[in-house]
Amino acid sequence: MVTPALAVGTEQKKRYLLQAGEGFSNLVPDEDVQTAVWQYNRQTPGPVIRIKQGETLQIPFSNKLIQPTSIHWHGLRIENRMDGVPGITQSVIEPGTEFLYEFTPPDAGTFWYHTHNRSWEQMARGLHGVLIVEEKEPIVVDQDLVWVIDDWLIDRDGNIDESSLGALHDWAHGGRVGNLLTVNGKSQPEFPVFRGERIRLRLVNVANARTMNLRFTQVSPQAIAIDGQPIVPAPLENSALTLAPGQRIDLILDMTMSPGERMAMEFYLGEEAMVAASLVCDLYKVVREVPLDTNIQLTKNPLSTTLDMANARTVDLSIEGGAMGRMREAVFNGRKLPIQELVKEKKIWAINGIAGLSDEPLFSVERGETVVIQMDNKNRWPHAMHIHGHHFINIDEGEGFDVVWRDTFLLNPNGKKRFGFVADNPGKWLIHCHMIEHQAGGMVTWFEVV
Ligand SMILES: [Cu+2]
Repeated sequence: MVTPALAVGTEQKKRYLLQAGEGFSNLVPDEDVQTAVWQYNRQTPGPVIRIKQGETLQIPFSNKLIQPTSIHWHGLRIENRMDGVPGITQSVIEPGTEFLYEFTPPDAGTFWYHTHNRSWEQMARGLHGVLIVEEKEPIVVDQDLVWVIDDWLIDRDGNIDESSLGALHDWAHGGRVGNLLTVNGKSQPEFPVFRGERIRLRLVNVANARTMNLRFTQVSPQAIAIDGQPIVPAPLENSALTLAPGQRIDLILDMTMSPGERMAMEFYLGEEAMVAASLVCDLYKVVREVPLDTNIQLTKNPLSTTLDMANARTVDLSIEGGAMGRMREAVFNGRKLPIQELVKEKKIWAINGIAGLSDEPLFSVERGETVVIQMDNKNRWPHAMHIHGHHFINIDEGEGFDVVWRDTFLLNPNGKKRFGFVADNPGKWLIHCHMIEHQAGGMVTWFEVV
């Protein structure tokens, strides 16, 4: 299939055409079945965009969909007016019109892009892709693989289940979870490797709502970056990891399998497990017998990591609502409504008593201030809390890794956590659940850095 993508430009500026439109993709195991999806550049997932750290990316984007849309660049600490949030940082991009995105990402790492308008429908139809910013001094690997993990809800005929799009039941529960797992838009794909190779594997969970429990057979992966930010390399405990919607992890895998053997990344749920994708070791060619012992520690990004705790602005953020919750009322569009009225508006989640975006920010800080957000998840559901334009640290405890700066954190039911960051990026930024149906159902707020 012809792709209209073109990557041209100078070393400092790279131009990449992106177009959203309708198309077809073979998602299900039956090769003859094509599913009608929405795509970037006629690809599912959208194309992997690669630039080098320090380069400016210019993206002339055209909307060939029947709905207005926008693109959010998840995890990239870029200029606010390029953040892609309709009503906050830009107007929607109407069908048949264009918008020029242009930014210079400060950080190297694994990021992604997706629609930020009617995301509960547009993301479910496939509008997402990966953006990689390569390090100026990359670590040595033989292959750099990207695995985009998605969760589709497909009907018997192989079509996207449209009847469940917007279903209030899902919005009030765990979101719209699917029945088909894909990696790079394929069911259980296989990737060729050679014995002795070192693989950098970038995992991205682009699902609307499903948190992925993943584990690896045959090899012991080492984690080197989380949500795009380098960590001190550390082995995965039991070769397993949890990836919430929106989260990424970069792994190093040394192919110590014998020729002909395969390594599987399994998706598991309780006792049940299924293969999500495999690396298959070539029968004949061997790259090296002894694994590489070169450095896998990535260079730090220019992220402000010194928190001024003595003068920090502390903000309480409490999350209420959902099925089996105790929320009785909330403010919506400036009016306090009882739960019965909120349900009619499909606003069944609230942050600090407010469902959906309000005119006033949750808080406003001066550029450079340290912010501590005390999140209190007062309901029965886990939430993948995402902060735009900033990476934050969990102040209270480690996660098995040394220090982790995330842009998306999986908060457990009734969980309380304190997140700290330096608010060094001016503008209006969202905080929301990345289980997209929860965001649509009201779990979204914003703050301002002035
Ligand atoms: Cu949520």
